[in-house]
Amino acid sequence: VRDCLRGRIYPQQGKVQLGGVKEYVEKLKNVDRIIIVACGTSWHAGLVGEYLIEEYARVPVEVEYASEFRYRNPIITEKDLVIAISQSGETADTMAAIELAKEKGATIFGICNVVGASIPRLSHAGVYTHAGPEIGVASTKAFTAQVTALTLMAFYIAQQRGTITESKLIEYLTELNEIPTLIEKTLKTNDHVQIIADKFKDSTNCLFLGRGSSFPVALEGALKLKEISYIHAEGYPAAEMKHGPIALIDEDMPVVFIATKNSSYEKVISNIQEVRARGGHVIAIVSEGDTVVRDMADYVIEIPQTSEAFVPLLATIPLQLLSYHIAVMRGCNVDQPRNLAKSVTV
Ligand code: F1P
Repeated sequence: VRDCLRGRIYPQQGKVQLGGVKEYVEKLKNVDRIIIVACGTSWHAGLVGEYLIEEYARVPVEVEYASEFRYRNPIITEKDLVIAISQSGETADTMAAIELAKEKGATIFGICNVVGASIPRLSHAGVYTHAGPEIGVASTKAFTAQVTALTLMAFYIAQQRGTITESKLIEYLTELNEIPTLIEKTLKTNDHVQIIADKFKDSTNCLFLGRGSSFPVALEGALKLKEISYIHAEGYPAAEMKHGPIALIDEDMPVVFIATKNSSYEKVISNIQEVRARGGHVIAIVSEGDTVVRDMADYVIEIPQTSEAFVPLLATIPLQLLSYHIAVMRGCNVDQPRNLAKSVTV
């Protein structure tokens, strides 16, 4: 994360600098709507971006699957800012969505990992995430880097529009600067996650639940499990559970909760109780030192306490590790999952 961006942050001065978008400051100040287009993991990063941009910069955001957007007749105007996110920069659906938005006169920002790829070349401006090469097909560190880019973008837009106070911005940037250290700490959950993976490696289904910006984390946890271990998994906003998925819960259904100590903590606890009452097994990602969820869940994975804005950067890691260990235990090739291509170019 520390090295992933050209963008720099100066916590003491309360400054965010995003090299690739500087010339578009006026556009960002006056933008009425942002549309984010992406596929797969990049789409989940976009959902985190929606949460952050709306929360801090107060600009309405729509997040669209590029694979759907390109085939419908979306309303786009020259006033719109379209952010296209892609690890490879070669995903055909995302490229087609950009072409469509460009035809209607929108400004395009790209968030891409591969320098010189097609998507940055199609974009007016943007940031390279510099996460290094994704060796495997399934995106992992690219997600962390995309979310970092979107976090900086949200604070940058908020700063330009004056929707965040300087003292709050300094507070957040100081905390963001500490995230690489907290990520290193989070990676130390690996051995404990491996033990949990062993208990659930023979599952046929799994649910992932989270609220707020942890909802896209739940989606991403489910996607990683599907992609590399071929276990059927679904991610839902925790509050949606009662509108359908609750019917699936029994003693054969592991449910992974993102239950960190943030604004929705109490509500997530009541969702955990609902799952327990139906015999479901609970694995919970919790904030360090949590005792309440520890007493309720079958297994907890502790991550460092952080502001809600940064939870996705940490909480995703144990979920990636969980999928990785389960896949290895099931004998799956984690680098080259069946039927998946590194960049989907058709
Ligand atoms: C999008 C994506 C990845 C997924 C797989 C197929 O790629 O859906 O998220 O892991 O590799 O493609 P990209 O546009 O981010 O390169």
